[in-house]
Amino acid sequence: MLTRKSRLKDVYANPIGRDILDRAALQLNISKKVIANPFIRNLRLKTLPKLLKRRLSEGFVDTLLTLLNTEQDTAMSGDGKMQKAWWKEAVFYQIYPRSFKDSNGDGIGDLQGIISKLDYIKELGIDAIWLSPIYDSPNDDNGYDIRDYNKIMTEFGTMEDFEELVIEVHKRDMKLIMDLVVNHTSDEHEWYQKAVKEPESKYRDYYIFQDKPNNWTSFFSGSAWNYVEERQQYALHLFSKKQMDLNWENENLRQEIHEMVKTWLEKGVDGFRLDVINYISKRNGLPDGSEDIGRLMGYYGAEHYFYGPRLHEYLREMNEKVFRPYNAFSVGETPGTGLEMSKLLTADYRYELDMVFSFDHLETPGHTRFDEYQYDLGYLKSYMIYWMENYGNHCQPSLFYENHDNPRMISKINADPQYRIVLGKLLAVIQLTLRGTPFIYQGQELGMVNQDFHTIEELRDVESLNLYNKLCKTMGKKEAFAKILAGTRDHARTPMQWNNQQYAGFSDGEPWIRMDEDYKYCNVESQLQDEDSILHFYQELLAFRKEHSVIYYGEVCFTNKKEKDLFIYYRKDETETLCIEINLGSYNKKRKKCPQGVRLLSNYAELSPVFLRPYEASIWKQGNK
Ligand code: TEU
Ligand code: CA
Repeated sequence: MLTRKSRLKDVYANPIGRDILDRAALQLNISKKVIANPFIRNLRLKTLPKLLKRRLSEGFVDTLLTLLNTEQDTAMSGDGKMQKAWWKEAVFYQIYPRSFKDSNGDGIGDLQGIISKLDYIKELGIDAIWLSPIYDSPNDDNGYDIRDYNKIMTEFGTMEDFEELVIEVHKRDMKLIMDLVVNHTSDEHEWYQKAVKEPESKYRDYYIFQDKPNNWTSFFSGSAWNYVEERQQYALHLFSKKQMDLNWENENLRQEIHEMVKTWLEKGVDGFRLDVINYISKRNGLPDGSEDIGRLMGYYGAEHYFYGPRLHEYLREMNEKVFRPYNAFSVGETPGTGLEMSKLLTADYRYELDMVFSFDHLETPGHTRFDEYQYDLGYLKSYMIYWMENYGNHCQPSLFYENHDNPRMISKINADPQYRIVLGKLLAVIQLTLRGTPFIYQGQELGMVNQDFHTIEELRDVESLNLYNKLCKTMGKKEAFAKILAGTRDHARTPMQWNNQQYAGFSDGEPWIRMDEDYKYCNVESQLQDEDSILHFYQELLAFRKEHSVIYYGEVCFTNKKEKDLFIYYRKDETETLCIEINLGSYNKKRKKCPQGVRLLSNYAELSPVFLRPYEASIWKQGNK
């Protein structure tokens, strides 16, 4: 147990403490060396508020202690041999169904559209598909607000279409995982309707009701509480006003969720991506969020639910009752969990989740998604080194830059079009040669970039629209829109660019969201014809992985760790050694020496022995075996 008398080094020895200190160091742009300093390490917790000139309140220390003492375990050392698994060798492809392919001209992507493109995905070299939600939903948050878990969204098709999809995916020897959204449901879900209208029924505490709200805020702006007239109470929603948080304390509810998951496994799906799954356990009594943490993060209350007291228990229960009997794969979306917490959620001997998505690499420290800034690839390098060197062989890293919640990575790094192709390929090299399971987001394989939105009316995402309204209270409309434009999730949600015809071959009708002219130059059809395209490069890399199992299970060793812009690492096993050599900068970098051996793949056709050119990335094979 940690107490007010504990020292910072004790905090650092606690998994949550370690992640928080590392995270705070990132956020405040403080070097990790500060944490290693003996004077700092020996500071007692209770002295912190005074030392920091009361920029931290007294209450902060107690909040922190409660959080740290939530976790009594630490992860085992990660030495030893990796266990093999199909998902450690697979490359996943994420489909955002609304924007992938429309089969009937209503401007909305659908299941038949996906089926018509399975050959494309297979030929790309993909092994498994993750489908964003396709369940019945009023679409307040594009399907992440589920009204009926057992029904397909009408716009996307029918249950027959879904069953056909499963068969067609498996026919091509690929796997299919679904999005499981069980932290919350739509307020139109039958459970919520009954909880509100039949307060005597078993549904009465399927959700989180309180007589008084606390100070928690929603990720989509404003208070996290709705007043519910019928019950004269408040109901919790961490996301939109129509996404009501489920009460996992209720055993009946947990059972219903397990049964629902089983029905999908019975239909043959191979696993799940679990939406904000680390938020399902909320601290007893729902205490107010700390002012200090709220100010730092921009939202209140997270320390009471992002790694809640019963999280491991709920996951183990679901694993034992549902996932293990069906041999189902699971990857948890876990915003806010760092390396140590992720280990405790995914280590193979703990039987909770197979993998998690952690997010600290998506912004350079000191910035948030809605800041307009240039992402620093030097930071991506340090983040990857930290994970590769510390995550250990009991855990499998996930590797991704993009999904439906984030702007396009190329645009974040360098929007200058002259670098688009080399940069797209550099990102592919890193993602597909480090140790871990890659997740490619639709369009990433074309090097799709952020959209040229002009007005707030062109945006669709509830997060953007709510934030815009909030910002407009304190700043001008132009300024508010500029902020939204930097971070809006809609950049990733514009239609997939299939060809240069009207609506990019996505649909015969006007798409549900505006698209700019980029599809005229950047689309699947033209890239399939161009041998130097990003798409071809992805195909080559994906084929390459299948020939070099060192990428799945080999060691990773880094050299030149401190050298700016240079990212060099080796992948080694008994059979071969690969060297990956990368210039992370947009200038020529003088070479010290060229790796020995044969250059197998590169984003520059000719080799230059003198310079590494802007964003140059190559894979070398060493020795003559
Ligand atoms: O996202 C959860 C999440 O915390 C973020 O990625 C979120 O979209 C944003 O950063 C809030 O500031 C998941 C889904 O991926 C997202 O699409 C949903 O909107 C959200 O959960 C709610 O279901
Ligand atoms: Ca359609």
